Amino acid sequence: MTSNLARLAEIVDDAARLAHEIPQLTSMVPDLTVDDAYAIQALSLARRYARGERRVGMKMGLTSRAKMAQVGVSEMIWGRLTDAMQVEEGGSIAMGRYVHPRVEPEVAFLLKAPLSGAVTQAQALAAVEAVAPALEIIDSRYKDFKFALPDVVADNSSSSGFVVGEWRRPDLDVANLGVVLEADGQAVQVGSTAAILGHPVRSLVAAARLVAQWGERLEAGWIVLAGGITAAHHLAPGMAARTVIQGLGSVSFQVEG
Ligand code: 0L1
Ligand code: MG
Repeated sequence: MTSNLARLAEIVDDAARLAHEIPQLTSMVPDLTVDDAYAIQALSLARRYARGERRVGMKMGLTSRAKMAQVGVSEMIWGRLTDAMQVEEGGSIAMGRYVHPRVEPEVAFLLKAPLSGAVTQAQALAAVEAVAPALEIIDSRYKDFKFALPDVVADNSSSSGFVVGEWRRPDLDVANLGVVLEADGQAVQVGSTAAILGHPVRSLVAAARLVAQWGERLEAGWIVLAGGITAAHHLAPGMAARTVIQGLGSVSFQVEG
């Protein structure tokens, strides 16, 4: 099985690197488990590290009902962020690097201390250096953006890029802030940070617990994306994407035309 997992990791890594569509792994291996999928994710990320990418954080996925409903999967998942995935605030991306990218508004935490295992919300908040508005670019490598839980987990939980706005004080109350996602200046999704498990810090608590199951910890200096607040919006050539979070500010990027 180990060599199979390595082969499946190569398939998802190539699909992400070369931006091409692949069939669901579960169509090839129907008994693929979620544990197998996290092992595939780790192996595929190891290939990126071998090419020089550096781990800079973690993304939480499916932490809001809007996201669960959009993709038909109802369990929290997580993925790994690398430096190569970060897009400069106000910067641009090329469509050709993605298969069928979407964008979603998020809250980002910057950590000043490690976190792992069972932690309280107060302990999680005490480890936060700063908070910021963020956008995640998700891009399932599967045909038609359709997958089962093991597929999406193996595919780094669809993560393919992220943009972080200006960092703000960690004591800012992010429990219930209004959020607007704009495409070309038009509001395409609205929501509240409370959509993330009732409070985004709960996502950080869950992140610490979930990485510990894989013998990892959230490290000081890492960015943790708390999960999509609204359903994601399809990106298109030339589109300007922006999110505004009440009291936190805005963050944006442009898709090259
Ligand atoms: O919240 C998320 O980042 C979900 C990512 C995985 C599911 C998807 O592709 O939308
Ligand atoms: Mg997300």
